[in-house]
Amino acid sequence: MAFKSEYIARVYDDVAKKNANEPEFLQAVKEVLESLEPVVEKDPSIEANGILERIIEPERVIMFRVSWVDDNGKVQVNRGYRVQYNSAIGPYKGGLRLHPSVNLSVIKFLGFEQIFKNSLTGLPMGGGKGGSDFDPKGKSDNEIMRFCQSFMTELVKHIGADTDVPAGDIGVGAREIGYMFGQYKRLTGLYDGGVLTGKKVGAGGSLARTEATGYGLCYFTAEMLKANGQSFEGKRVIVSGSGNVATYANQKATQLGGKVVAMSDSNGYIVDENGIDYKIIKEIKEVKRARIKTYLDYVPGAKYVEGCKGIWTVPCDIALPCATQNELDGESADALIANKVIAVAEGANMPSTPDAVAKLQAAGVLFGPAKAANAGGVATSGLEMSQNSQRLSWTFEEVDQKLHDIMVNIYKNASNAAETVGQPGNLVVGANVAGFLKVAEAMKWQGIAY
Ligand code: NDP
Ligand code: 2IT
Repeated sequence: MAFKSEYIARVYDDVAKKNANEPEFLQAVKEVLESLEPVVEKDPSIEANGILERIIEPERVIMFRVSWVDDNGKVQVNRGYRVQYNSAIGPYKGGLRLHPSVNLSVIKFLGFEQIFKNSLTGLPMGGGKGGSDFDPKGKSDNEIMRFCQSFMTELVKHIGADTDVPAGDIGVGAREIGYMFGQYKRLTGLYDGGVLTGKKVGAGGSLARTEATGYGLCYFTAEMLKANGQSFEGKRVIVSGSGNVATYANQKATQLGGKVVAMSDSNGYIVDENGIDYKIIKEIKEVKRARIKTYLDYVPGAKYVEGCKGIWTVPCDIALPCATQNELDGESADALIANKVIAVAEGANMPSTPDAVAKLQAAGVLFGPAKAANAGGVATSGLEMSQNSQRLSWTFEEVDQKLHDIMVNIYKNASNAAETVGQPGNLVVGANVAGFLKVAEAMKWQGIAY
């Protein structure tokens, strides 16, 4: 699409030239810039302060070697990243991803989106992201530990409770955070709870952080449905993926009256017309670290289909993509629309291609974008940081209630912002605008620090 604003067109042109080999990053930037046209037009101080040029360029990119020794005594080398994207409203905050597909483009798109997502939570957190192309699949527990220790040996130089606070993402859960936390403590001599979130409950972690992204996604979706006279009650739900976000999205969607009929991993998907029990998924993926195919050992009447893309052809009312970026394309959107889907809300980061988003919105499907819909995870990380600072622990119910309130607020703010710019119901635009304005104001207030 051609940009109407000359300023935005120039900024995008420049970023596209400079980052020509970073498609995911450019995809994320383009969407935000498209959304910001009306606010940039109205407020010349954005251009005068070079806010767009500055917000698009990370404050700092750290790339480093991670060497570790595998169980056969062979030296392995991976590439580590931490992108400290924007610190206008708080310390850099965002997860760490361990997956062979990780590269600079992926980490930059995630870090860029994190700025706006964290702003939407209403908590004082800047944007950042990190990770490595290390593949945790098939690695022994000791190999995971040695990798995490080596990763932290470099990361320690760059993080801190008031500078940069990493957490989990794909391939990083409580186990990996534990190994990293242990190494951080060994290197610094500090029991510094505030330096990482997603810690174990009882060792500085927050109750409900594990569940938070999936629960938050369903709280957000429920608000979006409610505003349109609908609910989860009696609805068929697809949740793609079977990791942290997907598992607890399943649990909450079921609690709210939905029936989760399909879930997936990177190899294939399962369909269970009686509803998939999240406890079985948790057992398969978290305890056994096995493939989702083994669901058939627990529920022989269920169906397994090889290849994960076909999951979107299963008839449903609500689709919750919770696996990875660009997993739901235009063709998948066509299938969902043909099956009369009511709502799509993104648990993963950027799971829908631009083509899919455009098709779903044009067909009148309620669409909850990742920055808003999956913000419950990082919001609860923010609550974990608050508890660490106070040296107190809140109950599960307290944290869950706060998470719920935050998600309701995010829906309201995104929805109001969409109206303000004359695009009522467009939560993609609303989330981008609401997230951006707060960061832009803080950047102006601080002058040109970066
Ligand atoms: P997990 O590692 O727990 O689970 C990831 C799931 O996605 C697995 O089922 C995995 O399948 C599947 N998956 C990963 N990569 C691919 C791929 N390339 N193709 C198909 N399937 C894939 O990660 P999370 O649940 O934590 O993260 C899922 C998504 O949610 C990510 O986009 C993440 O950025 C986002 N997110 C996570 C938050 C959190 O708090 N954890 C917060 C907000 C967003 P397999 O096992 O086969 O690899
Ligand atoms: O994408 C995300 O928001 C996360 N992976 C959670 C980040 C965090 O700091 O809790």
